[in-house]
Amino acid sequence: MLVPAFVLGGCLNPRAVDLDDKECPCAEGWVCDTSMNVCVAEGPGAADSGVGDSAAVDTGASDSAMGDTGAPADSGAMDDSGVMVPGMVKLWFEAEAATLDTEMMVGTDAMASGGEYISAASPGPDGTVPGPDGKASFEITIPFDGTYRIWGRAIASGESADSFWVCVDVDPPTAAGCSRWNTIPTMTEWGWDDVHDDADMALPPTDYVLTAGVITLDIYRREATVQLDKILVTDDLMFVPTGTGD
Ligand SMILES: [Ca+2]
Ligand SMILES: [Ca+2]
Repeated sequence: MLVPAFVLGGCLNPRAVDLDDKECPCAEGWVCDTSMNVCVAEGPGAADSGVGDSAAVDTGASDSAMGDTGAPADSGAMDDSGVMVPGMVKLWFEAEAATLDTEMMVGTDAMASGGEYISAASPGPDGTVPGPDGKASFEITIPFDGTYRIWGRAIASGESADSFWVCVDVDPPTAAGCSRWNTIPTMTEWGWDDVHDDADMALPPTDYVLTAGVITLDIYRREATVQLDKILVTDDLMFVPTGTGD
């Protein structure tokens, strides 16, 4: 699925401590209700139950949802009360944060997430088999057993420059064990495409049935010059990333 790139607004503003109903004076972000001499959250919608609202919950989610690449994990694995929930996991990785071999290079683009992307200058040695080089490798901690999909933010400039191999826990890589992610929609701007196997766009995206724990996601060059900016691994099968993701 091709998703036009646009920039999402919004930001997170976690509160380290819930000061609701605490005695005045109040910290920044809370106002004193002088009738009760207690602090209330400032602004509409700022106050909630406080359950799971502390920044400490974010820390826990990040620990279990962050790959060894050090790429930032999103809070999307949590519901609004800060509880980790299967079906809402969204793990984002900058492609350039992967472990890259010498055939996979980092390029710069102001429109890319983080200002960088990866690409191979030349195609893989055999279009029918992934590897052995031109690899970007991620170690990713999967928080829950489930069915996951992988999305990539890419620019594919033509039908001879629109594919990678995507391998999850397949070493050495094989054509049968990996998805030949071909016919990434041709575009001149960054856009998201879900990883599928081979050129038929009517085929459904690849479902990765994963168990909780560390997986290895290897992306190998296939055709040259196609650019990969960012990766999303999610068990939210209805989710469609937009913009630069999260
Ligand atoms: Ca192609
Ligand atoms: Ca990037």
